[in-house]
Amino acid sequence: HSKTMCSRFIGSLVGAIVGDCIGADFECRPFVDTLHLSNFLTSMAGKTGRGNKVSYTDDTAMTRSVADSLISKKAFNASDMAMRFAEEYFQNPGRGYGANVVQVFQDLHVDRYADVYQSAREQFGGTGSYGNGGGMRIAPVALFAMNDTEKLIQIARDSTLITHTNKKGYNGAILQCLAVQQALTHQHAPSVRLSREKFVEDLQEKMKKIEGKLDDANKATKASEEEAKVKDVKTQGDPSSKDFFYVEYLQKVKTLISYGDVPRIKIKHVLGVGIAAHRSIPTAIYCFLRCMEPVEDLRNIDHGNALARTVLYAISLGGDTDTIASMAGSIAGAYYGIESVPSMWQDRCEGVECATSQAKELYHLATGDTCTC
Ligand code: R7I
Ligand code: MG
Ligand code: MG
Ligand code: MG
Repeated sequence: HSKTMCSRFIGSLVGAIVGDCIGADFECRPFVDTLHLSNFLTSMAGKTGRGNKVSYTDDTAMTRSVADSLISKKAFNASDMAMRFAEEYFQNPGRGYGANVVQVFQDLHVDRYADVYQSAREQFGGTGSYGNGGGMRIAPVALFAMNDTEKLIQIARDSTLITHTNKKGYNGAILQCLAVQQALTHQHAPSVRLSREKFVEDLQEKMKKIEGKLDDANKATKASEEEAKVKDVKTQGDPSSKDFFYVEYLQKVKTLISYGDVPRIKIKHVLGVGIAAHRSIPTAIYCFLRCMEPVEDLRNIDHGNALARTVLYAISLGGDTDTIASMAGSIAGAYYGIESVPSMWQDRCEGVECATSQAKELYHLATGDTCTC
């Protein structure tokens, strides 16, 4: 059991990396066909010698900082994490960061990390970013707080607020984090197959509480606090309210899963493949669940491997491919374990060794045990 859990810790961080590295080449393409994916995998396999790695992007760079910060502080420390984000950015600014988040790094640096939440609050005229940059880097939080859901939610929110203070941004990151945790902790013996319906319903249950709660994460002004309170009273316990945004998206995920094989165009239309948290995080969860079953036109490239299928299917939707594949890959890796990540992928993607040792350290922090796999 212990070995399996460790494998799933490693699987989650490496699953995130392979999704980012392989997905990066396809970012922003409206369509990605199987032949294109197949050719890319062939060229990846053919790379030899020095420089044979496929590079990771900002998704992995920030995930590494989240993990490093949690490991070195053995807790969430906002200024330490903020400093790591910004320093990493200034060392490697060309990793493909979101257009607006780089302003936060500049401000953090200029203000010498005085109030690490200030700059993010000022983004987009004070409404904060709803980009998927919180969700894309959240997997280490799920590992770190695997056994304590309250703590997981709090760290997911607070770590996201360093860059994303829009409710859609941080609640999306919380959702992604809960999805990784659920995949990680789901008992899987051959006899206990994951119920996809229940997986989504469990997430809905948790998100209902989170989205129904007073919006106290973003204390920008007294006025908006009052506004939030009034709004909260109005919408409390009413799942049909627009504030139960992710609960509603999860309902769409559940419905689409129940339909079985759905054309990609429909997934793109209903769930989205965009850079916004709400148009990519439910999609990543869908990819994981959809790919528990075969996907006809991926049969020749997934070789029957459900984790590989998850990553390739996410990319095949087009759009924000690195991020959606990375988030889907981290959920799948938490469920299937590192053994399911194709060895060629592990060998050719940049940063796998580092992610492996980070996962082992997080495993030690979360369980007190030493990882032996
Ligand atoms: O969210 P973020 O870190 O970007 C992550 C994405 C991933 O796809 C990465 O792979 C990388 O390519 O970028 O960075 P932000 O700059 O906070 O948000 C990304 C983009 O989302 C912004 O540049 C905007 O285009 C859009 N966006 C918004 N647009 C209008 N109003 C985010 N929030 C808003 C908003 O409130
Ligand atoms: Mg990226
Ligand atoms: Mg400022
Ligand atoms: Mg992206």
